[in-house]
Amino acid sequence: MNFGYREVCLDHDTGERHPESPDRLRAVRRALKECHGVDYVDAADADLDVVREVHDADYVEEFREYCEDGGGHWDADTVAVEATWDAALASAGLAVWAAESAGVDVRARETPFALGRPPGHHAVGDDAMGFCFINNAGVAAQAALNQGADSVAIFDWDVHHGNGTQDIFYDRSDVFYASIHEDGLFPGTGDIDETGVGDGEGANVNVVYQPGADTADYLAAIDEVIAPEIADYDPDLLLVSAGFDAHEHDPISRMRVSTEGYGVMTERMVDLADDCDAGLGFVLEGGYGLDTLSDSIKMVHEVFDGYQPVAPDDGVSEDAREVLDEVAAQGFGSK
Ligand code: OKP
Ligand code: ZN
Repeated sequence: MNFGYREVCLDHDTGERHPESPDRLRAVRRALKECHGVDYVDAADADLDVVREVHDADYVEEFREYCEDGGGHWDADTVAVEATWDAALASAGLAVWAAESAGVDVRARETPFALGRPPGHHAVGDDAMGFCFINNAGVAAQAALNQGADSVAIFDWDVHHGNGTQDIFYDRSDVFYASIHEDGLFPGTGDIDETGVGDGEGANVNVVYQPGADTADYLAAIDEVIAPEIADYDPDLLLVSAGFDAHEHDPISRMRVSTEGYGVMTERMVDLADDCDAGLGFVLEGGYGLDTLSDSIKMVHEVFDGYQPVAPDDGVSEDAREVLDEVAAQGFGSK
């Protein structure tokens, strides 16, 4: 794959014992050294005009000044230093690069993966939260629309609900948002009945699973609901808000997706983008075990290098089946 990466993203210093640390990117880069076919690509900062299309101008200015004044604890777990502004614009710029370089040959070795931090999916229009300041995938989707895409789908497989991305596009029909997340975790949004409003009605899908959901459950959500809905929506671009904190050994979730599972989910995304003739790009969100994060990203990469991951042969759990029935009751799913 082509990995978008910028050193300045390491300068966003969250302090001792913060799970969202620069070591995450260091660990990923160290692991990718062992792989064949890894290329690193630089990218420009996100254009502030585009950032202001998804965030309020007042919030953007407040965040800029907050960093200029040295930063601090924006909230209990969202920390900024002076360099966070530069890192956040770089991180959003990497996501824009991923959107722009997502070619229609979705199986290509050049498929883009934006390795930025801070992450973005919790950042709402007028606030930072959950380690996120600028909604990277949101800015990337907006940039793609500005450059002529008719519509963009964002599938968020991070274990947390991307409340920010949902919020930004909730009343819009040009961006489809789908998420699988763990019930009971931060930020507590993402109920199944949150399906969009106005023009955005039907363009927002939440699959909220109980702790313990595994690869088979994730694949069932993709195969029964998310892939058919996105195929029906037929976007020009598919962005994956790719967090790896649903991994079975991630320290902050109780989900049980395996490393191999991320490979199978990646294949599903390739097939889906192919069906839609859409570009495909990945944007990093969370993932807090340094080994599980690096192994999982390596797995995503290897799928584009020809590796064929093996799907589990167990079926969907009873808990997950109930959830998928509830999602279907909202009118979503294989038609
Ligand atoms: C960011 B991403 C409550 C704990 C809050 C915030 C988690 C943010 C996750 N005190 N933790 O989605 O991986
Ligand atoms: Zn997360």
